Amino acid sequence: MKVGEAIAEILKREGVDVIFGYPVNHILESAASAGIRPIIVRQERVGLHMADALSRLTSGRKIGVFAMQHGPGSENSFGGVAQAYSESVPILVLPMGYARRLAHIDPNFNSVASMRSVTKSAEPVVSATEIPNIFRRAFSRLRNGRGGPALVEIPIDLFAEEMPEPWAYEPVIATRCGPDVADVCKAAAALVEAKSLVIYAGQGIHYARAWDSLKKLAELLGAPVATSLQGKSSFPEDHPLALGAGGNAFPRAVPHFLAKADWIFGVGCSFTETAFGIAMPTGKKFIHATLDPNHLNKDVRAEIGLVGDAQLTLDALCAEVERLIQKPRPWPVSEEIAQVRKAWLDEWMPRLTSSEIPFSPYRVLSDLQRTVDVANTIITHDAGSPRDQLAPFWVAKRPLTYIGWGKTTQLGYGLGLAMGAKLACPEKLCINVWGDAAIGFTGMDFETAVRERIPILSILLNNFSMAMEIPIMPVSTEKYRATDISGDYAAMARAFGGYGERVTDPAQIVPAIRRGIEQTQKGVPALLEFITCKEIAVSKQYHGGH
Ligand SMILES: Cc1ncc(C[n+]2csc(CCOP(=O)(O)OP(=O)(O)O)c2C)c(N)n1
Ligand SMILES: [Mg+2]
Repeated sequence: MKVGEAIAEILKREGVDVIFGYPVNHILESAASAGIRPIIVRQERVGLHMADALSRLTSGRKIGVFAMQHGPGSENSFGGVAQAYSESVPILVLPMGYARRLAHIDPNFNSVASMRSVTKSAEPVVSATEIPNIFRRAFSRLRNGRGGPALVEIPIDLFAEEMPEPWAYEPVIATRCGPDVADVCKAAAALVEAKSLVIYAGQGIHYARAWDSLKKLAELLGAPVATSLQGKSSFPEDHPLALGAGGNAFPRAVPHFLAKADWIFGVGCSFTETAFGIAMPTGKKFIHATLDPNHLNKDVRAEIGLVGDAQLTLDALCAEVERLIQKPRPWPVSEEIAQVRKAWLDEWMPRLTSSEIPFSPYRVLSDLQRTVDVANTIITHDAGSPRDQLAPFWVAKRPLTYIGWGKTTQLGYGLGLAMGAKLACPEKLCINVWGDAAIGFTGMDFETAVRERIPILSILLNNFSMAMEIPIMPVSTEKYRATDISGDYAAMARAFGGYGERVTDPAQIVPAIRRGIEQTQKGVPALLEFITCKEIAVSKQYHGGH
């Protein structure tokens, strides 16, 4: 058995049935021979994004794998690996490497050395005998602890070698750790005694599949729940205790309740300070439950730390809180949540229902939300204004129906996420919402969706501009039109063999969405291009609170 065949066999034993990639990487051919479907993209970044979504939507139970060429393929992959790293997504990255005798000679790109800063682990294969050990380490890192890419670089000359017999590989274990019981008791007492508690849930809830336990704790305490952008959909946003998700833009209830909180209980979150997450107010007391002890006291100071899996943590807390309060508390706060929400939505209603031409993007996205079956839809935004226009207003009802991101925010990430989501959940409607800047980065991979029969719905908000840059680049815009961009993207979608429609009439917004959905049901990816105004208003002003 050749080395490539042994690696494909290891992948199969770990449950891998699809491999994203771009040639040349000999793993792709070995994988295909072993019955693992290779999906070839048009640029490496998008394959990484698809692998990323596969891992996210299975809570890491299935691991997304991406394989690329040494040199250019690996160089071009850097962005996708870095994006997964910033979002803590477990993916297996398999660059081919230069032959061992050249791997460390300038100017050859050495993936292990160059990607160490954006991976959880990065290891070269130096001899065939070590392959089972190396993959055991990589998969253990992927299946345990906080996620992130694990990289194994396989030198091209190694593929010519036979795997030394006998060799063995058993799939790795996945285990969990839980918090110190003394800290659970302290935390439960603080939760019960808090006058104005806010629970802030991150994506650790998704990976631990701790959705029911989160809901149980919130309902026991009658406490409002906000999420991070990554944690969006970890708590049903149509629940009377839901505040919504905090990104760069957010529903007003999020800062309103954070501002008046005495205790904030973060669970499955890192509290990372980022322009695309809500800033935590100062002067609050924090309980921080996280899988990664390195996150404790990173950006906020914790009074109480709970290190461990979110499900184990929440279950321990629920038991202790139940013991302390004996029966669930009422939810008087739900009335205030509803009031703040209504006042906020009333203010946005003119935009959400606008019939102006070109369209308000808010109107398009509001019509989208009332047309699709939200509970059976998986949606993601893209970098730029579309994220801020979608995330605050989209009411995610079921776990893992919104792919939130934004620790780093590379334009063009959303397309591959929607495609990976469709592969993971073929029965769901999978949507990416992007602007004309984002499509400029990864639009070519709409062809991959057509060719590989991945029928996503792509909602493009085309305002022929990088609108959000206009206030930042007024001189370049006026003197040189530097923020203008252009394209007929519906035509592009049709040219690739997909369904493409440009929409300019408000009366056609909903019918066009229905036509797009119909196409996806027939197996055809659809791109709906809505011509929008250069909207830059964002739901981030803070009016409420104390
Ligand atoms: C790879 C990358 N480069 C640059 C940026 C910075 N950036 C964020 S949004 C944006 C322009 C957004 O334009 P568009 O998506 O068309 O939205 P609009 O503001 O026009 O609605 C830029 C340049 C980025 N996020 N990613
Ligand atoms: Mg634009």
